[in-house]
Amino acid sequence: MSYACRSCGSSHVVEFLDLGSMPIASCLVTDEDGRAGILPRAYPLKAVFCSDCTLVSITETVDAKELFIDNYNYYASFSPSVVRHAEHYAEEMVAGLGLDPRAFVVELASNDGYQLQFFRQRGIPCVGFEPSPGPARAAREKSIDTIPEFFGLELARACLAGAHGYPRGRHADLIIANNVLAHVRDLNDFLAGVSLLLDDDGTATFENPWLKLLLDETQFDTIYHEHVCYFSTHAVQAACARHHLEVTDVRYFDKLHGGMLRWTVRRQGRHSVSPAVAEILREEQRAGLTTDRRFLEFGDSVAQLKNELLAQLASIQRQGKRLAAYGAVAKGATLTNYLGLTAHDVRKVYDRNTNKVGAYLPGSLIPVAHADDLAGDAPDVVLILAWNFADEIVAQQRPYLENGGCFLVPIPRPKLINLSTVNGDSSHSSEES
Ligand code: DWN
Repeated sequence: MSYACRSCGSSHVVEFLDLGSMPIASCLVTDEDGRAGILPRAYPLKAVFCSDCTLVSITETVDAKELFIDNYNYYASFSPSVVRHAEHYAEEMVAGLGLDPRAFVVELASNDGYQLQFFRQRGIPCVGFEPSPGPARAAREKSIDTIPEFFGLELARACLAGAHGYPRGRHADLIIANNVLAHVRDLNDFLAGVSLLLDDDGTATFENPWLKLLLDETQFDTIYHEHVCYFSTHAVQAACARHHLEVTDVRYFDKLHGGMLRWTVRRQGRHSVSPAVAEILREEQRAGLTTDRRFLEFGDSVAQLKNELLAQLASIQRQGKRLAAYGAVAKGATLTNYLGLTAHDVRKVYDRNTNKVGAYLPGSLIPVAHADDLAGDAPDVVLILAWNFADEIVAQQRPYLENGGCFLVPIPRPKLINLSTVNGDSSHSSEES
């Protein structure tokens, strides 16, 4: 296969997963699209491991405009735990780095301003880069300066020269690149831009779902065209080194996005490195993230999970139960399409994001309804596609459970949750129906 690693350019890549042809995960279908016969285009979805720098990536690069300008409807503010995390993050950075109104904070892929609002509230000057028009508009409504562009080296140079209203010559004390690295198609250009914009004593943070959890918990559905890369600390370290940056600290967060890491990155050789970095590198090595064997086994785990889920869903259908889903999420598109589910199997998918309500999941064409309708509709079983928020969703939907409702969490293994399991009576907890 002729494919060059997106980080080091090596051709020593090993394909380990082929999910077939998949529609763009975030591209919800509207009634208008349906009437005009416009359905999201489908593209091959294959994952590869680089034997040289350990980066995992997908081979297909879908046009960024198609992904992030025409069809992007992810607004972080609809997820309460994400906003809480952003507030804690701001508190920690302000205290830890001693940021005050003389500091300058830059966020790359600042979405709807869910993060920068907490710096603005503290009087700290900040600017966001966000190419997706809807989220960028929402950020500006929060009075957050937002540059509507994809970030990279050329843009960083132009900004330092005063373009786009960016303060001329101003290097950043903090660059926030949380949940963005996976989406970056030219990793080296992006990191070169970070390196240029970062003050010599500045700090950057990269938060991203951790590859170890993707493997351990068979989170195959987080693989979709928006996410071109999947990161271990080894891969982040290797990419940073190319741009005179280094990982000086690392911290694990188990709750968000199925388990993620925050890499603290600073200018190479100028700062002390926390022992946590060496520890996590050892853990990744033990977990098999640096050689291809573990990845080659992953395909079998995905196939096995698919069979278990299909068996579970077939049993629900045999009992004549009505099935719905929760979370019109990007990973829900991978999961429903990989399992071959349609609106015939899953009647509705509920979500709090009002921008998604009334549309349909790509491929499966399951209609999106507002989360407030769930208790009233009272489907028998609800498949949680946003399984990373399962605890939060189950807590919010207590009335549905009290009415006899039941959730099915698909990842890492199918698990049913009803009122008894929530109340701690494990005799009713089940991995099989
Ligand atoms: O990287 C990405 C991550 C961080 O977020 C993306 N490329 C897109 C997105 O992933 P996703 O689409 O799989 O979505 P999430 O973050 O798992 O879920 C967000 C969606 O879930 C929103 O539409 C809001 C919805 N939600 C809800 O309806 N009720 C979320 C919560 C917590 C809830 O209680």
